[in-house]
Amino acid sequence: MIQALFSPLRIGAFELSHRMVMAPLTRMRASQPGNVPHALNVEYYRQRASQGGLIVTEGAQISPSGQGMPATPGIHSQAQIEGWRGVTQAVHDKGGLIFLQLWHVGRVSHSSLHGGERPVAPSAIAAPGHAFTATFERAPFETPRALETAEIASVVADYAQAARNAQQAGFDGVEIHGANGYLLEQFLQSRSNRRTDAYGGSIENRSRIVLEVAAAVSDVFGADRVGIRLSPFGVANGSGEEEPLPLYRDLIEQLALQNLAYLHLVEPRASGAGQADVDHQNVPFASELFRPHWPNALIAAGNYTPSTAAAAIETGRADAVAFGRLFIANPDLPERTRQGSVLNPYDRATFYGGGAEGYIDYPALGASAYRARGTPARPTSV
Ligand code: 8OZ
Repeated sequence: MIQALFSPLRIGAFELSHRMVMAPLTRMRASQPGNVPHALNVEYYRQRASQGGLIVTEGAQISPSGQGMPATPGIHSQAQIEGWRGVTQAVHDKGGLIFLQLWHVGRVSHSSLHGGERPVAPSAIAAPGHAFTATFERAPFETPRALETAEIASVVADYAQAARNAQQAGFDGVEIHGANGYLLEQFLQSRSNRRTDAYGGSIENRSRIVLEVAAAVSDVFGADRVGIRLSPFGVANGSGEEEPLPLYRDLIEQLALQNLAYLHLVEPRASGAGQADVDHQNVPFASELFRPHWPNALIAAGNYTPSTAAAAIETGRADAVAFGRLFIANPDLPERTRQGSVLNPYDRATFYGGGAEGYIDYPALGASAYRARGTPARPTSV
């Protein structure tokens, strides 16, 4: 029953009034120069805030070298902190909660974003596929520079500083982006990590940086205000661990010892993250496989509809479900769902980059004339 989405839920330090979380969504619309959140972004998040509802922001690079795409917002400069303050204020004014997603892309980047310097990664292995250049063009991924052992501590320190900045900007907490082929997942997975120091080789070593980041960020915010997103079965950006179960079981158990507020799992059914409307059937639910290893709140994400989400919550597989595409197209997604109203279709063409179109012009219920955009890729009714 859809009502399962509307029962309260404790997540770490917070009590949510419903379980429809807004997923982290890269939209590439920060103001330039400086990748600063601005009025357009404030309006976007304001529209999607709801009383007692949780928003996880788009990934925000923790440092200049953490950036992988043009116009993604950062959380490392004073101007960015000020910009985000407008966002958190708007969400809090509507009674909502908002966590900032802390992001370092590692090798999923391009030298044009780094003054000609190569992106950094655990090992000098290029990701397959194409990067977004600083000018929104596509270019093959370059071979990254492997981080020196001594540099890893400064990357962890950048996460801690980004968490302090997020606190200053008024965020309720932070989510560590450990999914979808970015830096932390590059360390976790043996395809992208060939290191021979304490950060490569065994599962324990490959997990080390993730556990260090979780501890450092928890020192800033308190573990009850920190979540982490993982995609054990993902194939985005050249990821894909041959045997994900031992790695992720162990990692999740270690993270549980740190008592983080929540674990956010991307389901394998949506493993192409952002690239297409992939929908792999006949694969296990990540949430089902890892639930026994995680005592705190579990958020599942990936191709859920309100009714499949409600079913996941009813069976106990997940405590909450994050929605991406549906939240892009439906600023008032929880209220629409509660009322059983039809959902707006989303327009993939305006997901990344651009301005107000496809960003703040999707109508809320009761809004007047709406020019239907795009074609729904799948049924969008509740
Ligand atoms: C799609 C396009 C750009 C970025 C992720 C941050 O996969 C992303 C992303 C997705 O986590």
